[in-house]
Amino acid sequence: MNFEKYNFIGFEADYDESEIVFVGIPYDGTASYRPGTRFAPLAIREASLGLETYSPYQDESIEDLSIHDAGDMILPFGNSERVLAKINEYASKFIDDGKKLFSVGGEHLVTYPLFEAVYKKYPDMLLIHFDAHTDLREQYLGEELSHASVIRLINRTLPNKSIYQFGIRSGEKVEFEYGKNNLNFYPFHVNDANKVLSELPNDVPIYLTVDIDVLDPSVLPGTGTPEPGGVTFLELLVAIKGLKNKNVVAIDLVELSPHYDQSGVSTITASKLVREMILLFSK
Ligand SMILES: [Mn+2]
Repeated sequence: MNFEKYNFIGFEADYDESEIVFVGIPYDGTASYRPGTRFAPLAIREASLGLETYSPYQDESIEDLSIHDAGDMILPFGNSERVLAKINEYASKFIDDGKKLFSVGGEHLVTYPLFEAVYKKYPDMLLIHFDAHTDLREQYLGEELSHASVIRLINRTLPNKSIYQFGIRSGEKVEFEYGKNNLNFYPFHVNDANKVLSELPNDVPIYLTVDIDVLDPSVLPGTGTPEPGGVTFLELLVAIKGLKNKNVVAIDLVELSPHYDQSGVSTITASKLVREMILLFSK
């Protein structure tokens, strides 16, 4: 007997034949306000069962791609450094096997070891970052390894001109100054993103990281640090479509915290974003 086993809808390829690997990273060990993002990958898979596999926005179906759902990473509790090392090890394996990688957090700190795995193979990469928060703290409560410092950590390796930030509307004054002075910094909205991204060269490897709290809390209340003044689903969709036909090699979606939205709409929104974002891998 062979009963139903729930992958994200349409992600049915075997590992060996797949071009794209989808993986959950259920880690929220440094969540500074409200934890719970560890429950996101499973919730997103469940909500995906109500989605169409066809995107009318892009006139493409995720079934036309070859996507393997690898399940959720098995991670130790408590020790951030060991967790990050483990995430890096798993991600490096996928990248070394020639896969494009779509990861679902978890909190934003998971992007750091994912970035390191991608950077090893693509040192000329760009990082495109959508978020309500700068994530540029040098440390948070004395801790360098924090979801509030992930972009600053990445910026130790990746040069200033290689990082783009969109939708930022919260952080310390020094973080905003740092962003303005050092990064390609587009705060408060995502209106410029489509144009800026579509003008990037077609061959340069791109890592897209989306903190789902870039969306307005009225659209997406289910997140650990909601920040009023955000963008709509459609605005975000138009923005990321600027990456269509670019050389996107890795994507992550982080910071969904399903239990803070009793309606379940936040998780459905995240699932729909997964569908639209993973289509950026199609050529
Ligand atoms: Mn954020």
